[in-house]
Parts: sequence; C-alpha cells; structure tokens
Amino acid sequence: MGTLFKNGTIVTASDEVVGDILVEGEVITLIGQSLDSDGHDVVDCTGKYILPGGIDVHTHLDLPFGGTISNDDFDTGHKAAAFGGTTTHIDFVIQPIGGSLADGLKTWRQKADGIAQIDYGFHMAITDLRDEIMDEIPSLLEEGITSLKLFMAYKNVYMIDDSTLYRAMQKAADNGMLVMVHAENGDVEALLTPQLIAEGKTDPIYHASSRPPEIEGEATNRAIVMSGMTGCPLYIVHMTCEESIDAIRRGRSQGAPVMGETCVQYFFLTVDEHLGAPGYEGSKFVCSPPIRSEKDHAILWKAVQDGTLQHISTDHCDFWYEGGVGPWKEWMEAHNGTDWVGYEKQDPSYRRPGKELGKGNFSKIPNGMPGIEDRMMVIWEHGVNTGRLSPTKFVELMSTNPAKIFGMYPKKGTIAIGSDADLLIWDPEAKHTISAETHHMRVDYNCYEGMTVTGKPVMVYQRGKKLVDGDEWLGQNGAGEFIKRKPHAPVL
Ligand code: DUC
Ligand code: ZN
Ligand code: ZN
Ligand code: ZN
Repeated sequence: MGTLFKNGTIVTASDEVVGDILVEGEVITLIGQSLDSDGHDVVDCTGKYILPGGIDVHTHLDLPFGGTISNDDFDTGHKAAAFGGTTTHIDFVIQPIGGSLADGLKTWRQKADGIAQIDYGFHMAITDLRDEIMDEIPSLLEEGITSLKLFMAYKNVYMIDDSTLYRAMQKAADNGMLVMVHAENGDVEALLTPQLIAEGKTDPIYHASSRPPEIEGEATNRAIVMSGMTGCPLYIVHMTCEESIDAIRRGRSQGAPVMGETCVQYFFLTVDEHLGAPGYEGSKFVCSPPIRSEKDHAILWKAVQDGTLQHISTDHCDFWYEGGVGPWKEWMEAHNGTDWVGYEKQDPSYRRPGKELGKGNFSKIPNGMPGIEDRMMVIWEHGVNTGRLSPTKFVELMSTNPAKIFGMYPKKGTIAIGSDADLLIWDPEAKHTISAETHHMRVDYNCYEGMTVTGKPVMVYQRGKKLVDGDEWLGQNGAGEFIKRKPHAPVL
C-alpha cells in the first residue's frame, strides 16, 4: 500500500508534465499517467504543482555567535523550513579553535540527534588548520561530510589566512572534496570598523560602510584564483554584488571550477531603506556580507537566470530584535558559555540576547537574519510569478543544483523513480501574507513583513511521510535523518 499523488503538474529541473506519482515506503516507485489507484491512498493534486522538496545548503541553526546563539534550532528551524517547503538543509559544524574536527562534529550531532524533524547534512567549517587537522580531513568522508568551509572574514574569530586557504584547497582537491568560502577581506574590515566607530558612526547603517562591495569582490577573486591554481572545486557562499559576480563570471569563463550562491535577502533589501531604517530597526537587517542596492538586485537576478549562480540559499541565522529579557548573563556563566543544548527546558524565563547587543556600536550586532521559511515562497512570487524564472528553473535553483553540487543527488533534489519521496504539493493560487505574527521561525520579526505571495506548499512530504498539511504540523522530533553525502562534487 502506497500513496498515489494523482494528476498534478510534476516539475523537475528539466520537465513540467501532468501525471501521477506512486510512493511506496520512503521512495518514489512509479511515475506515469492515469495510474491505477490499486488500493493506495490517493492524494488529488489537480491544479497543483508537485515539486521536489526544497534544499537550503546554507543555514546556521543553534549557532553560538556574536555573544549569543542563533534562535532557531534543529527543532524550530526544521518546522519552519518545512512549512515553507524546504525538506533538506545543510548546516555548518564549526571546529572549535584548538580542538579537532571530531570535537566540532560531536557538538553538532548533539544539537540534532533525537531533535531533527527534517533531513540534514553538515559542512565542516575549519577555523584552525593545524598539521593534525590536515591529517584529520579525509576522515570526514566516512562521516558523509564532503565540503569544507573557510572564512576569509571575521578576523580574530574564524578568519584564516591565504596560505591556510590554499592548503585546504590542495587537501580538498586530493580527496574529492569541495571548498566553500565566506569571501570578504577581513583585514580591511577589521581596519575600517574601529575607524567608523571612532568617528561616531555607530548606527546599524555603518555596518555596510565597514564591509563595502569592493572587499567582497576582492576576496571572491582571490579565492577563485586559488581554485584555478589548485583545481579545487570552489563554492562561494552568499554573493551579493557586481564586484563578486564579475569575478565568478571571469573565473568560470577561464575554466576555474567555481560555483556560487546568493541568498534571498540580497534580492530585496537595501542599505538605504532597511539598514537605514529609523531608530534601531536597521539592526534587523545586519548580516554579512551586508545587503546592498537596487542595482545589485538586478545583477543577482541576471546571475541566477544565466547560470552564473547555481543556488539561492538563506544563510538563516536569526536573533531576537527585542531580546535580552531574563537572567541570560548568569545562565551563560553557569553553563560555561559553551553548553547550550536544552537550555530552554532548564529555565523557561530565559530569553537569549539578540540584536540589542549592538546598540551604540553596530559591530556588536549579531550578524544574521531569518529566512528559512520564506525562501521558496518569496522566490516563487518574485521569480516565477514575474516571469523571471520558469518553474523548472525554480526547481533547478532551489533543489536540483544544490543536491548535485553537494553530493545528495538523485536521492534528493528531483522527482524520479528511486528518489526519496520529498514532495511539495504546491498550490499556485494560494495567497499568503508573510508576517512574524504567523510564521513558524522562533524570531520576533520577518524581513518580508506584509509581503503577499501567490503560491505556497499546502502539503509537504518527506520520504513519503506527511510533515505539513495546511497549517497543521505532523512531523516529529528524531524523524529527520542525517544525510551521508557523496565525495565527488560535479562542477555545474
Ligand atoms: N553572516 C551572517 O550574517 N550570519 C552568520 C554568519 C555569516 O557569515
Ligand atoms: Zn501498487
Ligand atoms: Zn558567511
Ligand atoms: Zn553563513
């Protein structure tokens, strides 16, 4: 006995066709037209699209960062993701400075084990590439971790130097792994920030002045050159501006094995309107790299249309706007500042600090914003409904490309016989107004507050099990599975 999805418009990265899908157990076993109901549960999909579950390869759930921890964890973040049509994500394990990769992985496994509601994978963020860590890298392949992340920004926290990046690329290339970079020139940022603060430029809008597009373009180009020299496949996260898009286009045209993504917020938000919002509101929109300008929005749409960029992720990393209530300082001290797991259960009145940490000094605003729930609806509205993207291109960007690049295809990322039955029943007529009042993310604001979208997932299935039915949540903690990814990443 399976589930038969009847008469939906099945969309993959290549085709759009009306038909039926049979799911037996966790996988798709048959695709056809006018399939026999044959005792199966029938889901009538007439007038609906059937899309492969969305994949977001760039999230930070439960991340200790900027003097606090990102709000959504592997429970709340997963529910929110699924309500928005994302059924798989890849989060970042952070190697503790002085510790091993295995230490980092243990910490992140604890965040997800028994808690995860959707399927997930991990990238490994390397912060401290000592000789023994170089030797440890190949062991990640057995864990199903096939991508390394390095930060060219966040000096004195995560930033690595050029020789470290180069060595990591050599090692990755030798082992069939992919390198990802956060590309901003952290040395220049670390010089500009104190200069701005000393000049009294402390408001959120100056966050953008401390990280101008030139330092993103410069670092992007530097990483691309190293990718060309080492032959290491490189994936540049959160690209925002003309400077870096020009660099990746040049690199790809010269044959460097480079790919890239942008994030939803970089198509919509601007320095003037959002970072420059009255009072302290701009802090809501502080992320790195910063949001840019209308001119950059147009450049990004072009870059996803023409294949310069392969994916639209979120960099979901959310913090309270009005946080700081509760005995958080004492709590953090009592827990040695490191053991965050399960803290809500210990003290229900605790509320972790958020954006208010940077009042009077933009450089202390925790970097990041919510988006994991909004991503697919917002890009459908402004991509598909405007004619910028076809439904097939939408599927390619949101699901197929990230599955291929990160070694999950065809288990994830498509609708095919044998693939996981991660399916979205997407109603192209359903209207929804995005708001913090109704979203499922654990955060008190939404970047797209008041935006009305037409088209949303009305039912969401993962491996054949229904997670979302309208407003109802049917998933359960521990049902989300860790995805062991494959080593060789093709260059798209
Ligand atoms: N940028 C953010 O805005 N948040 C998390 C980490 C990052 O690089
Ligand atoms: Zn049958
Ligand atoms: Zn980053
Ligand atoms: Zn990030």
